[in-house]
Amino acid sequence: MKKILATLTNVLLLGGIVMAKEVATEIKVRGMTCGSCVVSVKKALSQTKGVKNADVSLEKAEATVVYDDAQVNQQQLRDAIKKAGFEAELKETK
Ligand SMILES: [Cu+2]
Repeated sequence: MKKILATLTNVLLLGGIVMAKEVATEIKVRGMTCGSCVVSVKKALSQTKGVKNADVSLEKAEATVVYDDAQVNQQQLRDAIKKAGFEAELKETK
């Protein structure tokens, strides 16, 4: 089941002309051991088309990603993390 934490609109940024739908999701990331791992994951996510913002926490071992769901999906986000050399899975906190 898709976990959607928040749905945002771009009203402020785009003056309401383009209503891109942005969603935020948390992805569990395994294998990070230091600050440069965090940078690698953050970079991999940030370079993925459709990603607006990526915050990666070493302590929590997770990434919080804000993305445009018309351009990219959670599977692609996980693939980007895996390509960077880490394990990624959707966080299930239900
Ligand atoms: Cu590292």
